[in-house]
Amino acid sequence: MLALYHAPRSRSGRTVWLLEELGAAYDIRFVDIVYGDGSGRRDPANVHPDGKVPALVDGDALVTESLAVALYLTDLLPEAGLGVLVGDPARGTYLTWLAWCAGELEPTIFAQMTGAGDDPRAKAGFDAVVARIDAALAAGPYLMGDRFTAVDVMVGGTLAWARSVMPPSAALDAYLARLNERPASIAACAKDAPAADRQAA
Ligand SMILES: N[C@@H](CCC(=O)N[C@@H](CS)C(=O)NCC(=O)O)C(=O)O
Repeated sequence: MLALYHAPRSRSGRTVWLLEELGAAYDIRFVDIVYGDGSGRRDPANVHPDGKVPALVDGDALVTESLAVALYLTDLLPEAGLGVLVGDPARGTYLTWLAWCAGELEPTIFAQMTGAGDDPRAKAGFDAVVARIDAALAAGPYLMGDRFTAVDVMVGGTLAWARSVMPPSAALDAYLARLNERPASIAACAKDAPAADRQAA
Protein backbone atom coordinates (compact mmCIF):
# COMPACT_ATOMS: atom_id res chain seq x y z
CA MET A 1 0.00 0.00 0.00
CA LEU A 2 1.23 3.49 -0.82
CA ALA A 3 1.98 5.75 2.17
CA LEU A 4 1.86 9.52 1.87
CA TYR A 5 3.61 11.66 4.47
CA HIS A 6 1.37 14.69 4.62
CA ALA A 7 0.87 17.85 6.66
CA PRO A 8 -2.41 19.80 6.71
CA ARG A 9 -2.52 23.11 4.78
CA SER A 10 0.58 22.36 2.77
CA ARG A 11 1.77 21.38 -0.71
CA SER A 12 1.05 17.74 0.00
CA GLY A 13 -2.69 18.54 -0.17
CA ARG A 14 -2.24 18.43 -3.95
CA THR A 15 -0.86 14.90 -3.63
CA VAL A 16 -3.85 13.80 -1.53
CA TRP A 17 -6.09 15.21 -4.26
CA LEU A 18 -4.12 13.38 -6.97
CA LEU A 19 -4.29 10.09 -5.05
CA GLU A 20 -8.06 10.55 -4.78
CA GLU A 21 -8.34 11.29 -8.52
CA LEU A 22 -6.32 8.15 -9.22
CA GLY A 23 -8.53 5.99 -7.01
CA ALA A 24 -5.32 4.75 -5.36
CA ALA A 25 -5.17 2.63 -2.23
CA TYR A 26 -3.08 4.68 0.18
CA ASP A 27 -2.54 5.61 3.81
CA ILE A 28 -1.93 9.12 5.01
CA ARG A 29 0.81 9.46 7.63
CA PHE A 30 0.24 12.84 9.23
CA VAL A 31 3.47 14.59 10.21
CA ASP A 32 4.32 17.95 11.65
CA ILE A 33 6.42 20.38 9.60
CA VAL A 34 7.90 23.82 10.12
CA TYR A 35 5.34 26.14 8.47
CA GLY A 36 6.15 29.43 6.76
CA ASP A 37 5.09 31.41 9.85
CA GLY A 38 7.59 29.47 12.00
CA SER A 39 4.96 27.34 13.74
CA GLY A 40 5.30 23.56 13.89
CA ARG A 41 8.43 21.48 14.17
CA ARG A 42 10.46 19.02 12.20
CA ASP A 43 8.91 15.61 12.81
CA PRO A 44 11.30 12.71 13.46
CA ALA A 45 8.63 10.35 12.06
CA ASN A 46 8.87 12.00 8.64
CA VAL A 47 10.89 9.98 6.11
CA HIS A 48 11.56 13.03 3.88
CA PRO A 49 15.31 13.76 4.04
CA ASP A 50 14.64 17.47 4.62
CA GLY A 51 11.66 17.02 6.96
CA LYS A 52 9.27 18.34 4.28
CA VAL A 53 6.11 17.09 2.61
CA PRO A 54 5.08 15.41 0.45
CA ALA A 55 6.99 12.17 0.71
CA LEU A 56 5.61 9.03 -0.87
CA VAL A 57 6.65 5.51 0.09
CA ASP A 58 5.88 2.63 -2.26
CA GLY A 59 7.48 -0.53 -0.89
CA ASP A 60 11.23 0.17 -0.91
CA ALA A 61 10.84 3.31 -3.00
CA LEU A 62 10.86 6.77 -1.43
CA VAL A 63 9.80 9.62 -3.73
CA THR A 64 9.94 13.28 -2.77
CA GLU A 65 9.39 16.53 -4.70
CA SER A 66 5.72 17.07 -5.49
CA LEU A 67 6.12 16.97 -9.24
CA ALA A 68 8.24 13.81 -9.17
CA VAL A 69 5.60 12.23 -6.93
CA ALA A 70 2.88 13.23 -9.43
CA LEU A 71 4.79 11.72 -12.34
CA TYR A 72 5.58 8.58 -10.34
CA LEU A 73 1.93 8.08 -9.45
CA THR A 74 0.50 8.67 -12.92
CA ASP A 75 3.08 6.27 -14.39
CA LEU A 76 2.31 3.73 -11.65
CA LEU A 77 -1.45 3.89 -12.19
CA PRO A 78 -1.82 4.46 -15.94
CA GLU A 79 -5.34 3.02 -16.08
CA ALA A 80 -6.67 6.14 -14.35
CA GLY A 81 -5.72 8.15 -17.45
CA LEU A 82 -4.40 11.13 -15.49
CA GLY A 83 -0.93 11.04 -16.98
CA VAL A 84 0.50 10.77 -20.47
CA LEU A 85 2.57 7.66 -21.07
CA VAL A 86 5.88 7.24 -22.89
CA GLY A 87 5.16 6.87 -26.61
CA ASP A 88 2.21 9.28 -26.59
CA PRO A 89 3.07 12.44 -28.58
CA ALA A 90 1.58 14.52 -25.74
CA ARG A 91 4.12 13.12 -23.24
CA GLY A 92 6.49 16.03 -23.88
CA THR A 93 3.77 18.58 -23.18
CA TYR A 94 2.83 16.70 -20.03
CA LEU A 95 6.41 16.63 -18.71
CA THR A 96 6.84 20.27 -19.65
CA TRP A 97 3.82 21.37 -17.59
CA LEU A 98 4.94 19.35 -14.56
CA ALA A 99 8.47 20.72 -14.64
CA TRP A 100 7.13 24.22 -15.36
CA CYS A 101 5.03 24.06 -12.21
CA ALA A 102 8.10 23.51 -10.02
CA GLY A 103 10.63 25.46 -12.06
CA GLU A 104 8.68 28.54 -13.15
CA LEU A 105 5.25 28.82 -11.53
CA GLU A 106 6.10 28.22 -7.88
CA PRO A 107 9.21 30.48 -7.71
CA THR A 108 7.33 33.23 -9.55
CA ILE A 109 4.37 33.00 -7.19
CA PHE A 110 6.66 33.08 -4.14
CA ALA A 111 8.41 36.17 -5.55
CA GLN A 112 5.02 37.87 -5.86
CA MET A 113 4.11 36.94 -2.31
CA THR A 114 7.34 38.13 -0.75
CA GLY A 115 7.64 41.40 -2.68
CA ALA A 116 10.66 40.15 -4.65
CA GLY A 117 8.40 40.27 -7.72
CA ASP A 118 9.05 44.02 -8.18
CA ASP A 119 12.43 43.30 -9.72
CA PRO A 120 12.11 43.80 -13.55
CA ARG A 121 13.28 40.26 -14.35
CA ALA A 122 10.88 38.79 -11.81
CA LYS A 123 8.10 40.91 -13.27
CA ALA A 124 8.87 39.62 -16.78
CA GLY A 125 8.82 36.08 -15.40
CA PHE A 126 5.44 36.68 -13.78
CA ASP A 127 4.01 38.15 -17.00
CA ALA A 128 5.20 35.05 -18.86
CA VAL A 129 3.53 32.78 -16.30
CA VAL A 130 0.24 34.68 -16.57
CA ALA A 131 0.41 34.59 -20.39
CA ARG A 132 1.04 30.83 -20.38
CA ILE A 133 -1.99 30.19 -18.15
CA ASP A 134 -4.19 32.59 -20.14
CA ALA A 135 -3.29 30.89 -23.43
CA ALA A 136 -3.94 27.39 -22.06
CA LEU A 137 -7.29 28.37 -20.55
CA ALA A 138 -8.37 30.17 -23.74
CA ALA A 139 -8.13 26.76 -25.43
CA GLY A 140 -9.31 24.88 -22.30
CA PRO A 141 -11.27 23.57 -20.62
CA TYR A 142 -8.16 22.09 -18.95
CA LEU A 143 -4.50 23.01 -19.20
CA MET A 144 -3.92 20.20 -21.69
CA GLY A 145 -7.11 20.84 -23.62
CA ASP A 146 -10.06 18.48 -23.33
CA ARG A 147 -8.22 16.11 -21.10
CA PHE A 148 -8.09 16.52 -17.29
CA THR A 149 -4.62 15.42 -16.16
CA ALA A 150 -2.34 15.54 -13.14
CA VAL A 151 -1.17 18.90 -14.52
CA ASP A 152 -4.53 20.35 -13.49
CA VAL A 153 -4.05 19.00 -9.98
CA MET A 154 -0.51 20.33 -9.59
CA VAL A 155 -0.73 23.62 -11.50
CA GLY A 156 -4.43 24.16 -10.70
CA GLY A 157 -3.83 23.44 -7.02
CA THR A 158 -0.99 25.96 -6.98
CA LEU A 159 -3.10 28.59 -8.74
CA ALA A 160 -5.99 28.05 -6.30
CA TRP A 161 -3.62 28.65 -3.39
CA ALA A 162 -2.07 31.69 -5.09
CA ARG A 163 -5.27 33.15 -6.55
CA SER A 164 -4.85 36.45 -4.68
CA VAL A 165 -1.58 37.30 -6.44
CA MET A 166 -2.84 36.43 -9.91
CA PRO A 167 -4.55 39.13 -12.00
CA PRO A 168 -8.35 39.26 -12.32
CA SER A 169 -9.48 36.62 -14.84
CA ALA A 170 -12.95 35.20 -15.40
CA ALA A 171 -11.40 32.25 -17.23
CA LEU A 172 -9.12 31.44 -14.29
CA ASP A 173 -11.99 31.75 -11.79
CA ALA A 174 -14.20 29.46 -13.88
CA TYR A 175 -11.34 26.95 -14.20
CA LEU A 176 -10.68 26.92 -10.45
CA ALA A 177 -14.41 26.53 -9.76
CA ARG A 178 -14.46 23.54 -12.13
CA LEU A 179 -11.57 21.96 -10.27
CA ASN A 180 -13.06 22.71 -6.87
CA GLU A 181 -16.27 20.88 -7.55
CA ARG A 182 -14.58 17.63 -8.54
CA PRO A 183 -15.52 14.84 -6.10
CA ALA A 184 -11.84 13.91 -5.62
CA SER A 185 -10.98 17.49 -4.71
CA ILE A 186 -13.80 17.58 -2.17
CA ALA A 187 -12.70 14.22 -0.76
CA ALA A 188 -9.11 15.43 -0.48
CA CYS A 189 -10.19 18.56 1.43
CA ALA A 190 -12.07 16.33 3.87
CA LYS A 191 -8.89 14.29 4.46
CA ASP A 192 -6.50 17.22 4.79
CA ALA A 193 -6.39 17.14 8.60
CA PRO A 194 -6.50 14.19 11.03
CA ALA A 195 -10.06 13.17 11.95
CA ALA A 196 -9.55 14.22 15.60
CA ASP A 197 -8.56 17.76 14.54
CA ARG A 198 -11.55 17.98 12.19
CA GLN A 199 -13.93 17.04 15.00
CA ALA A 200 -12.34 19.58 17.36
CA ALA A 201 -12.60 22.40 14.79
N1 LIG B 1 10.03 21.41 -3.69
C1 LIG B 1 9.34 20.69 -2.67
C2 LIG B 1 8.96 21.65 -1.56
C3 LIG B 1 8.35 20.94 -0.39
C4 LIG B 1 8.05 21.92 0.73
O1 LIG B 1 8.76 22.93 0.92
N2 LIG B 1 7.01 21.60 1.49
C5 LIG B 1 6.69 22.44 2.63
C6 LIG B 1 5.20 22.40 2.90
S1 LIG B 1 4.31 23.41 1.77
C7 LIG B 1 7.38 21.87 3.85
O2 LIG B 1 7.33 20.67 4.06
N3 LIG B 1 8.01 22.73 4.65
C8 LIG B 1 8.68 22.31 5.83
C9 LIG B 1 10.07 22.85 5.94
O3 LIG B 1 10.46 23.70 5.10
O4 LIG B 1 10.79 22.45 6.86
C10 LIG B 1 8.12 19.97 -3.24
O5 LIG B 1 7.51 20.51 -4.16
O6 LIG B 1 7.78 18.89 -2.78
